[in-house]
Amino acid sequence: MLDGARFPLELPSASPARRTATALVNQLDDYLLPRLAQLDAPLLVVVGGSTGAGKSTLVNSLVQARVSAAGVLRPTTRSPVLVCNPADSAWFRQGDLLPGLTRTNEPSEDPGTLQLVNAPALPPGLAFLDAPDIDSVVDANRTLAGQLLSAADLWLFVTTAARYADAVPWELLRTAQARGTVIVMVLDRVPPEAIDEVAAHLSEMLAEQDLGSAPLFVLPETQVDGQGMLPDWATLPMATWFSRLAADADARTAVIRQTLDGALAALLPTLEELAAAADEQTAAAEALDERVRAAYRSGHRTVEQGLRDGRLLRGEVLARWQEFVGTGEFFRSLEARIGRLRDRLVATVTRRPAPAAELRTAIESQLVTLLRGVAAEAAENAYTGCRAHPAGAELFPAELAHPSDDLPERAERLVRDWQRGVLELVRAEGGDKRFVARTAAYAVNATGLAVMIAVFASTAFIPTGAEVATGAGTTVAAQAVLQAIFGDQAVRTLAAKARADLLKRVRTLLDEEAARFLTRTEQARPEPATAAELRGAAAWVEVTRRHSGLIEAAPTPTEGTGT
Ligand SMILES: Nc1nc2c(ncn2[C@@H]2O[C@H](COP(=O)(O)OP(=O)(O)OP(=O)(O)O)[C@@H](O)[C@H]2O)c(=O)[nH]1
Ligand SMILES: [Mg+2]
Repeated sequence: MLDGARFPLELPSASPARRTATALVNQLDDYLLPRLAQLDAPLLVVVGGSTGAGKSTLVNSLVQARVSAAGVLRPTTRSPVLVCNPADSAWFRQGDLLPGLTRTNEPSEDPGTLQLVNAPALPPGLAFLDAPDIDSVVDANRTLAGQLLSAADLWLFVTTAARYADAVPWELLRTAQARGTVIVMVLDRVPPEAIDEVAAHLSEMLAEQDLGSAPLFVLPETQVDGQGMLPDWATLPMATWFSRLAADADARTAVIRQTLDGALAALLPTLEELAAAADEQTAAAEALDERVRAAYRSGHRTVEQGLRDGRLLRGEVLARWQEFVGTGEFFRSLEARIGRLRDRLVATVTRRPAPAAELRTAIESQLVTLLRGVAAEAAENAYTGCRAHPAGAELFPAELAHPSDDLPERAERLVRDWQRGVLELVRAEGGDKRFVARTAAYAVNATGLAVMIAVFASTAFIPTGAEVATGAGTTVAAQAVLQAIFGDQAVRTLAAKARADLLKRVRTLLDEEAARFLTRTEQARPEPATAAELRGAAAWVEVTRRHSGLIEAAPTPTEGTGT
């Protein structure tokens, strides 16, 4: 369920959330799930601390066998060594716990392995894991030490008279303390004359950090024997403490439950933090989408406005319209039964395209220019808007600041398809009896063009007046005809339909352009359910704590508000 929780958008909260999620998944796999599945599995003591503190030496001495190499080269331990009674060996070997570490029987330098050693001197039910140093100069050591500690039922923290005030161990101790992990402290290698002073100071520090109740063992600096072992008398108090723990199943269970419940409880704020980060991701994705949609919505509005304010009825289109009307072709194609044949004759004789064709081309290029401009502006606005958002800075490549490469062709196709659509509309409406009387089938082309011109005119500004209709040779009679045409309810209805059709096609075109942005956000968007799942996981943790008897059932809320 956590594997699906990605934090792809580069928000400030994203990379901490990714790290947290990874750590959480690791801790679930390494410790929480296997431990929950088997509460009576042997208690694992992880021995952690600074390099050279004497961890390996201590483990060897406690289990009375040279299981882990101790040495003068720092750091010595690079790969963890787990030592247990032969009876517990199967549990650790099967790899439920710390499943990412390859089990081996031989000493290894590879931090990806876990060496398993049997020590018959160690009672069943208790295992020691000798870890690399926690504040190592070697990255892999540090990471591994952290991972191992989070798989511990009990932290055996080894420090020395020289190192006990170092910052890193204290940071780890504070975290462990905060989540209720069971901690046992060892102050190792203390010069005998300094024991009282150092032990007192460390106890004081522990008390300040609320760690005063953690057992503290003080080991004086002694000579190690030929085997590198500490003298028995030095380790006796610790050895006794651990053998009592091993012998007492209830005490072991109490330790395991305390650490496990602390780790589970610590999941709750972590899960909430991740859920909040997931919410932020969703909100950011929506904000980006909205910036894109707003840019393209405004593009669409520009086109709508352009159709309303008559701005398309200037320049070339107006000139060609006047020519079309002025040459009388318009009226002839409406009145005479010559139609296209005549267009072609004129074109042949004068060696130039007929005014009708020129008008249609002018309309096309005027519209295409408008669409290209709108698409360019929308792309730029969407791009700058998204880049200004923290999550959008990396998400969109620079080419999105411009319209798609094939936008000009698509815009041309759009306009031509629309023009064809208008002619079809005129043809279809020709079925209307009243209308057909004025515009017979052969006049479809001319009527179509008039409808397109009407689309370009504002509702308030029907181009019946001098502005549009006047052209050389336009007679008063012709003006009357124009007035009749544009004033005709049928033409107005056609123009309204044609306008709606054009705007619909423009919307599709702009939607396709916007999709270039939206698909990128879509791909980067976290699963919609992520935040809910994370909160669901928190609820599951609560239920698990209750069901496994780790915490008392919550008291039933008392009824009424009381006093
Ligand atoms: N004289 C003396 N030497 C000790 C004592 N404890 C450890 N040493 C020596 O100190 C050196 C380091 O001890 P290790 O047990 O390897 O220390 P470590 O904490 O495991 O170190 P890393 O594995 O590097 O983290 C070794 O040479 C040990 O023999 C002690 O109490 N007295
Ligand atoms: Mg060591």
